[in-house]
Amino acid sequence: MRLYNRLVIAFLCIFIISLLLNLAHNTSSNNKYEFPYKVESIKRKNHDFYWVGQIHPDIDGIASVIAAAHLYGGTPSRAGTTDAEVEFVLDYFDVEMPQLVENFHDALIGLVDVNQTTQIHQTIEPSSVKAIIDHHALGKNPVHTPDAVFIEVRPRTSTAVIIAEQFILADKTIPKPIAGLLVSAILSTTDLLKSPMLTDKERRIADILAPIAGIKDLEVYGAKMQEAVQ
Ligand SMILES: [Mn+2]
Repeated sequence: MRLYNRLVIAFLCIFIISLLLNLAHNTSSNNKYEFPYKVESIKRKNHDFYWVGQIHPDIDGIASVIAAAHLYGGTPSRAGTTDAEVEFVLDYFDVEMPQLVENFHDALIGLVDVNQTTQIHQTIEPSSVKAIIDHHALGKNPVHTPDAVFIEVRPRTSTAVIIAEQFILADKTIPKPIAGLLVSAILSTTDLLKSPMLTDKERRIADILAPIAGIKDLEVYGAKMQEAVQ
């Protein structure tokens, strides 16, 4: 009888603990930051959703299209040629170059690292733009959209920092190669973290990304990156 009582108590304890754990989990997922829509939910049949940056994207633009597509869905793309730094970083983390798209007609668009009509591919129709994630000033020619769209423009040294913040806020795991691309963009845009524009908060994001990317020493890796472009 005593054994039976103990078993009942043990069972009840396990039941209560699992209830509490479940409650804690549900509470934390309710607090998760979510994109106002998943790309899948606004995609129209037979229409692609491309993330794309400036016509000739640098590592910030390329890292951002790849990371945004991972976080929100859609396809990472580019509108033109890139540079040696982009090639080095993609090669280093074994990531495919985003596809070159020559005609964005009929596609829905998420812009990264750009918000000016003068700096985007001529086939991108402003009415197709459904998201903008950028760190540049809203200059004289911001993209005009007929509807309200998801726009996240923050004063940061790179779009990569903003997307890393979005991953962290959404409590989403950052895959190793994406952490590598994002931290490379941060290194590139801050002259290896020496820029006076770099805030402590951004520095902390670089320190979060580095171990995920398997980078032991950001300075050593950054020097390799700089060598590749000389
Ligand atoms: Mn940028």
